[in-house]
Amino acid sequence: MTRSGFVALAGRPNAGKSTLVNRVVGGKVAIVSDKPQTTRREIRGIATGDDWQLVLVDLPGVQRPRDPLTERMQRSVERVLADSDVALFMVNGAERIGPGDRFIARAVANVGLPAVTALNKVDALDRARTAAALSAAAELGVDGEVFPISARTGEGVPELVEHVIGLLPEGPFLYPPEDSTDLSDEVRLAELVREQVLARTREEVPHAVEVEIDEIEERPDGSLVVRARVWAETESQKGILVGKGGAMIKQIGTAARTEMAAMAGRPVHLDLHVRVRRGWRRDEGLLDRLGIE
Ligand SMILES: Nc1nc2c(ncn2[C@@H]2O[C@H](COP(=O)(O)OP(=O)(O)OP(=O)(O)O)[C@@H](O)[C@H]2O)c(=O)[nH]1
Ligand SMILES: [Mg+2]
Repeated sequence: MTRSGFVALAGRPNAGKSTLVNRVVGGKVAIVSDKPQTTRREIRGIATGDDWQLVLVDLPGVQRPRDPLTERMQRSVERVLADSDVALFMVNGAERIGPGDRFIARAVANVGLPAVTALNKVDALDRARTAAALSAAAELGVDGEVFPISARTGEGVPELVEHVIGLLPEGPFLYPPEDSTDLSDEVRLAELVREQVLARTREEVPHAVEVEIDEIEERPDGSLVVRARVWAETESQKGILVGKGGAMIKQIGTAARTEMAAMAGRPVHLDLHVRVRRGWRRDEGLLDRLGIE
């Protein structure tokens, strides 16, 4: 008899949800950054054992919606929670518990699924702070146990995974055991570019950028040519992304290409173009095309 199911990961922006997905899956399926609201689409990370399969649904950190982009992000959190088997609520141990945590905790408690709380980033806390954060997390009204973990170092993660497997319903595997994600190659490659943009920009720029893959071409020598567009909302953002004499976009491209080659297991040529599209965050057609539902 096998166990399998969907585990929805809910928590404030920056809690470390995507880092945990990558850790459990054992590869990079979701990009990570120190900027809030890095994850824009629901991403499924799949981990399979002898007799279990966990499908972790990495969700955008919920925040008050401001525009059609963030409205879609918020709606997807509610939809995914309703369709999951287990709710994994993540709290950022390195920050004070705030209204955002209480808001998400209520949403998790309201769906009535088997639940578990992960108190993340304990590598950054001493014992006393870990103990205090654990009891604060336990008071948020989410049923089930609280696990102290570090998604970054892996501490506490095996115990958490073991416990979550026990909460899964019995049933057949939902994906081939060798799969690690359901994302298309286009989206994964585009996200690798966006990750490098997030790592190098500040203030409004990280939120104003989206990446779209135009073409993936295989050369006779087996290498890949990837052509991508980097969307910005204004000319000044475009200027920042291009940089002096093209220095910034070159850096972004070099770093993203290295990640892409590691993912594809072959050499990649990356061709990046920065374009301005005013108000793309409100452009429902573009959001559809980018797969942000
Ligand atoms: N010290 C420490 N930092 C962590 C840990 N897990 C994640 N981080 C860092 O926290 C930041 C946010 O991590 P993400 O995984 O992108 O967070 P997220 O919850 O997916 O964020 P959103 O997608 O914005 O909702 C990154 O800088 C991570 O490197 C951890 O266990 N310890
Ligand atoms: Mg994320």
